Amino acid sequence: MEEENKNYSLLKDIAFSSGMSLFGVARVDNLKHKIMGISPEIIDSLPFAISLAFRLSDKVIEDIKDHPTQLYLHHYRQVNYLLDRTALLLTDFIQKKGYQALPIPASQVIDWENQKGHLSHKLVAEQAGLGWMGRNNLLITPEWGARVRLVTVLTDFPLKVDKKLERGCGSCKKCIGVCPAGAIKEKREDFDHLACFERLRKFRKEYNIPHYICGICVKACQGPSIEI
Ligand code: B12
Ligand code: SF4
Ligand code: SF4
Repeated sequence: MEEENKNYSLLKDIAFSSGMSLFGVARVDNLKHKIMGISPEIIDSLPFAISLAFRLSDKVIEDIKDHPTQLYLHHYRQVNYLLDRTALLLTDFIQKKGYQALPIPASQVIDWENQKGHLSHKLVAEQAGLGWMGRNNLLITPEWGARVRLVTVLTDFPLKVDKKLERGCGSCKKCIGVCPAGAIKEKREDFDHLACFERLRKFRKEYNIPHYICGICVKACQGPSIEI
C-alpha cells in the first residue's frame, strides 16, 4: 500500500506541476466494456485509469453569449494540447519506471456515427472521484462546476484508487433553459444528444468554427452552490 501511495503522489506532483487542476485514479474493471478501438489484451494489461482535469479560463467562458466564439475555439484547442501533453509526460515517467501506460486522446472521435471516443473521460473522472454527471450531461466538479476539460491515462503502475464522490446537482437547475437546442432536461438520462449535435453542426457553419463546440452549458454551470 505504501508503494501505491508513493506512486500516486509522484504522478499527482507531475500532473500539477504541468498545470493540471485535478487528479484522480480509478480501476478500469468497471469501464472495460465501454472502451472502443483498443485491443482487449492491451486493456486487460492496464488495470488503472488516471483522470486529469484542467480548469478553463472563466473570462473566456464568460465571453460566450449565445454561440461559440473564436476565442473559445482557440482556448479549446490549447487546453486539448496541454491535456494530451500532460498525458504524454505521465506516460513517459511511468515507462521510465519500468511500467506501461497508454494516453487516451483528449478529444478524438473514433466512431462518428455514434459520436464516441475510445472511452468516456467523464465516466473515468466520475469513478476517480473528480465529480459527478450533471443535468447538462457534463462532469461537474465541486470546485469549478463544468468548467473543466478532461483526459485519461491507462496504466499498470501500482496506484492508490480514489472513491467516487457521493454528490450530485441537488435542487440546482441553472443549466436547464440556457441550452439553445433544448437538450438539457430535468433528468440527466433524458439529455438529448441529437438535438445538441444538430445545434453544434449549425454553429459550425454559421460562425466558421471548424469543431463541434458551443460552451453555453459549460458557462451555465459553476457547480450547484454558486449563484450566477
Ligand atoms: C463525441 C463527443 C461529443 C459529441 C457528443 C457525443 C455523445 N453522445 O456524448 C458532441 C460533438 C455533440 C459533443 C458535445 C460537447 N462536448 Co464533447 N466529447 C465527445 C468525446 C470526444 C467522446 C464522448 C463519448 O465517447 N461519448 C460516448 C458516450 C457513450 O459517453 P458519455 O456521454 O460520456 O456517457 C456515458 C457515461 O456518462 C455513463 N454514465 C456515467 N455516469 C452516469 C450516470 C447516469 C445517471 C447515466 C444514465 C449514465 C452515466 O453512461 C454513458 C453511456 O455509456 C469526449 C471526449 C472523450 N473521449 O470522453 C468529449 C467531451 C465529453 N466533450 C466535452 C465537452 C465540453 C463538450 C461540449 C460542451 C462542446 C464544447 N467543447 O463546447 C458539448 C457538450 C454537450 C453536452 N452537454 O453533453 C468534454 C466534457 C468535459 C466535462 N466537464 O464533462 C469532453 C470530455 C472532452 C474533454 N476532453 O474534456 N461532444
Ligand atoms: S448548472 Fe446545476 S443542475 Fe446544471 S449541471 Fe451544473 S450543478 Fe447540475
Ligand atoms: S453544447 Fe450547447 S447545444 Fe449542446 S447541450 Fe450544451 S448548450 Fe446545449
